[in-house]
Amino acid sequence: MMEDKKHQHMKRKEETGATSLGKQESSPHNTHSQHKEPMDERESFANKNERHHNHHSPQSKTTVTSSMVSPLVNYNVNVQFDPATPQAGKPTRLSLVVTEQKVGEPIKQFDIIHDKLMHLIIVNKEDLSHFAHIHPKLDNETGIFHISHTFAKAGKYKMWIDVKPKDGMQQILTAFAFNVEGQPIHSPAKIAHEQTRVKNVDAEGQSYQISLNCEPEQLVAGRNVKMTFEIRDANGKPISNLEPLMAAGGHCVIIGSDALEFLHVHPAEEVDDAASWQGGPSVSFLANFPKPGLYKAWGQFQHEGRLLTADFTFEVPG
Ligand SMILES: [Cu+2]
Repeated sequence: MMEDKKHQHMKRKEETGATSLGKQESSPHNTHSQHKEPMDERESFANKNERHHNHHSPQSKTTVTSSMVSPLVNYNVNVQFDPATPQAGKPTRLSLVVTEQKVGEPIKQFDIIHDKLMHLIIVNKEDLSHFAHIHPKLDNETGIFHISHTFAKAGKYKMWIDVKPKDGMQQILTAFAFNVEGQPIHSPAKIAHEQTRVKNVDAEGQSYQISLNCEPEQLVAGRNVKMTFEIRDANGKPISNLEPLMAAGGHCVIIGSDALEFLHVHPAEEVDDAASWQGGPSVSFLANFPKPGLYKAWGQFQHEGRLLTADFTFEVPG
């Protein structure tokens, strides 16, 4: 179930309402494959266009459908928000259904990807200020994934869904854009390259210092970059008893400043035995930036049960 854990996953996602992506089962070890679909700014948009009410639901909910077409199988991912437009500061219930083709029955069985049946990454699209990496729970009876999430501020958001139907030929990665209304309204900051490569991170009352070093130091688009996070305590003492996170030594998501490029990378180092594994202070990832530009990376690690998340914004020069 952890066969993928040491592999790098680089997924490039299309944001059209009808697109795809895919890591094909036929080459699961082709860890550096990248999907070069044409870029398209259209998106599945939850509370603007593409509105489509589910007959079985009250009017207060919105259903948005993303149809993904691949050479192998067509899947459809359907996201429903309750309330229909998420309100800042209040929990929004998300229900997600994966079907085959547009009108299929919900798929109820999924393969585990990195210890979870579904991964959901949510960011504030305007400046990538809000980041959430959450794991909706599958209701085995209905095939519906559920999770509640609270958006602190109103603004434009985007979510990526990562899931793999059992016996399916591909892993699905799809994205939805949606709005959060209410107060306060987020005033987006300008996304800018950060000089600092060390961040203070607070996790449940504990402070950590997390640094990021890249090799080569001069980032180049289209070439593998080794990104090494180093985790220290508040006094600068290296931490060498990290716990596995999602069956890996850590987790890293990288998103382009335009919220189009999405790279989900996993550490090169293998977690052989989750029960005894201890990692740190360094955890390395291999990334390959598809094009020059500004990117934000979130490294996530686990220490003594606490989830540490450190983010860095940097430019990949043209
Ligand atoms: Cu996840």
